[in-house]
Amino acid sequence: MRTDKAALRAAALHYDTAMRDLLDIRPEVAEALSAKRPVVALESTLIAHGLPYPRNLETARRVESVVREAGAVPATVGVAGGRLCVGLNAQEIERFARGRDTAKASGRDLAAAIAGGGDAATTVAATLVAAHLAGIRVFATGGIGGVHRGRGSHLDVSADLAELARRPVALVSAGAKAILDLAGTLEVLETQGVPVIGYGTNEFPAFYCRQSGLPLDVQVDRPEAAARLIQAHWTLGLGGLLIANPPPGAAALDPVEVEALVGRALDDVRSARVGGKRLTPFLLDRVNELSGGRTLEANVALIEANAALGAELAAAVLALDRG
Ligand code: PSU
Ligand code: MN
Repeated sequence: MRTDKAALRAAALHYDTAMRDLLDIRPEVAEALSAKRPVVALESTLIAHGLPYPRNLETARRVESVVREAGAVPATVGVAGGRLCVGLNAQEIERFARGRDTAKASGRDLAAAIAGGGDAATTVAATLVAAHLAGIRVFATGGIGGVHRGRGSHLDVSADLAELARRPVALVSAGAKAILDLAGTLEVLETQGVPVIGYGTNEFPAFYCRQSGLPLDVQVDRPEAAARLIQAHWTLGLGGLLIANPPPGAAALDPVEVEALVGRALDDVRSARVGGKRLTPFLLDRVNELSGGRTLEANVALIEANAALGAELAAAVLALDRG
């Protein structure tokens, strides 16, 4: 018996040491978590690959201040110097924003990125892993990855969906990116057991647009109501939830116009033969060029709005814990 206990202790110690080596929760975030103050995780792929320089840097900074103004601590996640960092500092964020060839890491790429000893921007999937390990329960992004169009002829489904199903984290996003097959994305979320909660809407938002024509079963209008659903889901031992927040009205674009832009961008994908990890950044970039920069403005506005809602939800979830 004693040896068993000693072995267990040794294994736990080994795990702690190994985890400390690769997971770096920065002091401000660690302190907020232990003091039970609200923390919002943010991803770094949208900085390194989703938005062009210098808007990416301005947005990364702005989103952190939006979270702070709403009373929470921001924790931007990324692999820096071979460690999975939760709460990248200002210099690191700038390096990610300026870096032309920073790697893009999904969950499955994390081990290799860490072993490589360099930098990698984390996608929604990889950021969910870090948030869960760190004990952060709310994460805000722009739009998650999902099922790419053309699933009849080729299959490309973002790992964001499966990772969200596994991690007990509430993810705020403006639905899924408009470049995707949104109906297919909702089907996979259903299969994976991820609730999709419309925030102030009964329709799945389409990233740049407030409407997709795809109905949602669950709508909440207040952070407290969202927090009750989130807590109930976790009490049942279930995983992540998607809080679908439509883009702010002033920034939202017309669905018919966006569809035309996406159609043209997809034609370009075929002629440029882009696939794999490069597909999402290529499409976002192309849609932005074709729109004369208007999709970029919408993208930035919705990321900020999601960060503000994330901060409110983080506070509401903590308030429920206190009872
Ligand atoms: N949302 C944005 N811009 C982005 C992304 C999301 O507004 O660049 C990124 C996220 O990091 C998401 C990734 O996880 O795109 C999805 O990439 P893929 O389709 O290769 O899984
Ligand atoms: Mn893919």
